[in-house]
Amino acid sequence: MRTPIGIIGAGPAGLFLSHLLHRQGIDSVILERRDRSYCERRQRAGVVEHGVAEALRASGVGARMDREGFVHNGIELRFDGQAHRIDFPDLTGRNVMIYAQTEIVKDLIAQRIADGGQILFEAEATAIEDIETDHPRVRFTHAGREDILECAYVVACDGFHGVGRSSLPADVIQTFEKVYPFSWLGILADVAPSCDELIYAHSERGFALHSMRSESVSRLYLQVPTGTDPKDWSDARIWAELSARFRLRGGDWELQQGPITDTSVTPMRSFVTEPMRHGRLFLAGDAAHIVPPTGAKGLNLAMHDVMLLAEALAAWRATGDTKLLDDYSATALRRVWRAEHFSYWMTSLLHTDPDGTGFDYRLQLSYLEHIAASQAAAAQLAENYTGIPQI
Ligand code: FAS
Ligand code: PHB
Repeated sequence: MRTPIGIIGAGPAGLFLSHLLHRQGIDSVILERRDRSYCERRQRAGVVEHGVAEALRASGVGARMDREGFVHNGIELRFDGQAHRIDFPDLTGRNVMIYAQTEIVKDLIAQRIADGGQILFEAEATAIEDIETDHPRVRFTHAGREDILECAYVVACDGFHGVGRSSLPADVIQTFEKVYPFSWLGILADVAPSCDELIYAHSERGFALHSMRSESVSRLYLQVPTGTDPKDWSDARIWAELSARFRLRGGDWELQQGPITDTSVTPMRSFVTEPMRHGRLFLAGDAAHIVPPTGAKGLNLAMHDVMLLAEALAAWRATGDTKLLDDYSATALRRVWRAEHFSYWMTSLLHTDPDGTGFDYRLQLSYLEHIAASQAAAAQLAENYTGIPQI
C-alpha cells in the first residue's frame, strides 16, 4: 500500500488530521488496531476548548456538536463548604463546549467514510521503518496478513501505548514525567446532572468532579489512591463519597443519584516527549504527551497538534517548503508545556492528601479563596481552561 501520509491511530488526533488533510486535497491512510465500535465507545474527555470547537465547525464537522453539545460559560469551584463560579466570557470573552470525545470520534469517522477516507480498522502497526529516508514505511498486520504502508511522512497518533514514540531513536528523544500518588475513579450514570456547569470540588476527603454527557447522563469522578480496584467501590459507596465531597454549608444542594452504567480508574501522570519529530516520523496527541485530566487539556492538545501538522503538511505538498514541518515540534511544545503546567497546577490545587499534615491543605484553601476574591487570579484559570489562542 502507498499513501502520502501514513497515520497510526483512529483516535481524535489521527481522525482529525486525516480529515484536515483531506480538505487540503492530501490523501492519507489511518491504521487502527481496534474495531470501529471500540473506538466510538471508549469513554474519555468531555470538554472542548473554544478554539477547538471553532476548528471543528470551520472544517465542517461541528454541526452535531452544536445541536447536541452544551455551551458552558463557566465552572464552579467548591471548597470549604462554599461555591464560587468562574465566569469565562466575563474574564476571557470565550467559553467551552461540553461534547464527549466519543461523539467527536463518531462524527470524524462518519465524515472520513463519507469522504471516501481510508481507515483500516483492526490493523495494528508493528514497526515504523526508514524514518531517516524520504520513503518511510509502516509494517502492520491486518486480516491475518502482514502488510506494508509506504509513505512520504508517518504521523503516530497512536496514544501513550503505541509504537510511535518507541520508534524515535533513544539517543534523539528526551522524556519528562511526573506520576501522581492518586487516580480518578470515573463513572457514567443514567441520571440528570445536578448542576448546569461543571463542579470541581476540593475537600478534606479528596477531589471530586461533576461533569455531564447529556440532560439525562452524568459523568463524575472521584480522587482515589493509585492502584484502586473499581470492584472495591459499590454504587452506594461511590454515591455516598461523591455527596460528601460536594457538600455545601447550609446543605441546600443535593447530588441526584441513578444507575451507574460504566466505572473505570485512570492513573494520573504528566508526560512529555521532546522532540515530537525525527526525520519523516511525527508524534501527535497522547503519543507525545499526557496530562492529568483535571485541566481538561488532553483531547484539546491532541487537536491543536494536528491542526498545526495539517497546515505544515499542506505547505509542503503545495510548494515543497518544509519550514512549518521543521518548526512543528518547537511550536507544538510551547502549547504542550503551557497545558502541562496548567494541568499540574489544577491537579495540585484540588487534590488533597487525606494523610497530609494539613499545611498543603491550608495552602490550597488560601489559593482557592484568592481565586474567588481576585479577578486577576480567576482570569489566569479561565484563560488556560478555555484555551489560549496563540502560543
Ligand atoms: P488516543 O489514545 O485517543 O487514540 C490512539 C489510537 O491509536 C487508539 O484508537 C488506539 O487503539 C490506536 N493505536 C494504538 N497503538 C496502535 C498500533 N500499534 N497500531 C494501530 N493503532 C494503534 N482528556 C481530557 O481532556 N479529559 C478527560 O476526562 C480525559 N479522560 C481520560 C480517560 C482515560 C482512561 C484516558 C486514557 C485518557 C483520558 N483523557 C482525557 C485524555 C484523552 O482524551 C486523550 O488526550 C485523547 O484520547 C488523545 O487522543 P489521541 O492522541 O488521538 O490518542
Ligand atoms: C469529562 O467530562 O469527562 C471531564 C470534564 C472536565 C475534566 C475532565 C473530564 O477536567
